[in-house]
Amino acid sequence: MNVKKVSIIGVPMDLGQNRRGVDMGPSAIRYAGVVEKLESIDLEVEDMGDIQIDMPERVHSSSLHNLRNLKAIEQANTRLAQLVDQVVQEGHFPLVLGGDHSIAIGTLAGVSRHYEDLGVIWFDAHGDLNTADTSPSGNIHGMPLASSMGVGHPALTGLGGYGPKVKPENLVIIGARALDQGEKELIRQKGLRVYTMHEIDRMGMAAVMREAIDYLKERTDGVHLSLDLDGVDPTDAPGVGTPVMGGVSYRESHLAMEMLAESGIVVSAEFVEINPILDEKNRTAKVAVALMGSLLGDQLK
Ligand code: NNH
Ligand code: MN
Ligand code: MN
Ligand code: MN
Repeated sequence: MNVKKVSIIGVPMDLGQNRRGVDMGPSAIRYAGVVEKLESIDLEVEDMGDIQIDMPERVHSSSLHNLRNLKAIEQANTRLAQLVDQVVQEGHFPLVLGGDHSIAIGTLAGVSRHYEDLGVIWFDAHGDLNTADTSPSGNIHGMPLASSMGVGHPALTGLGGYGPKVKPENLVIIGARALDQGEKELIRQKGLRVYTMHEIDRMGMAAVMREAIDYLKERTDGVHLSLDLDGVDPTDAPGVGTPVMGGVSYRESHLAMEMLAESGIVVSAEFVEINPILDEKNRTAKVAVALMGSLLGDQLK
């Protein structure tokens, strides 16, 4: 990997879901030593601090039915997109710390304008492929991948003034095990490449990653990693709002990051959904920091 300088951006966002506390994710990740970790592998690191997040909306406008906190999420993501855009422009590697997964809409809006054919690896127990019509919760953190593909409310699909940010065929989902009915239909309709836990069990993580990397290397000019910590098994990453049993093990998740580091295809990353209130002694943030290290070349040094 040819990363010159890593720019860390914290996004203390909890408006995309119901459980407060995920807004403390960036602090927990800093407390777990992200800067020290990356410096220990000879990377230059700049911590840009946190972006501002507005207050939750108390009253819902009926036109925004099933899109909780849409306006505030749109505003935060617009700020995030501008900052990420600037970081990529400078030739730095953006490392975005969540916050709930709705922030991927902003990260991708900032990154994707710099690439003709951006690839995305969506590491998650969930698909995040809902829209207001299919969402069982109205939580926007269940919608960022659909939005980035151009499916959903225009405030989200058109964020940053353009869209879609990623073509369905440039997308790989890894670790899925809790897909809603509408998400399954969208996967079928768009022919999305999904490695559920079933495929990971059958093929092994090494073969899954080899296939995913070969596939993306051929057709994209850069890959964004969007890593939801609930993709990792809850025994290793308990501090998340929506844990799902039967996930990716600690070592499998590291192997995935190490293979990505070797491949050199990753140009930006975000680590999301850590909720320190639900965590055990900041374990999940520590796992996240270890994964960031592996992604950025810990094993290659
Ligand atoms: N699919 C559910 C929803 O849309 C849950 C999403 N929760 C997540 N996604 N943590 O990663 O509400
Ligand atoms: Mn600079
Ligand atoms: Mn997610
Ligand atoms: Mn998830």
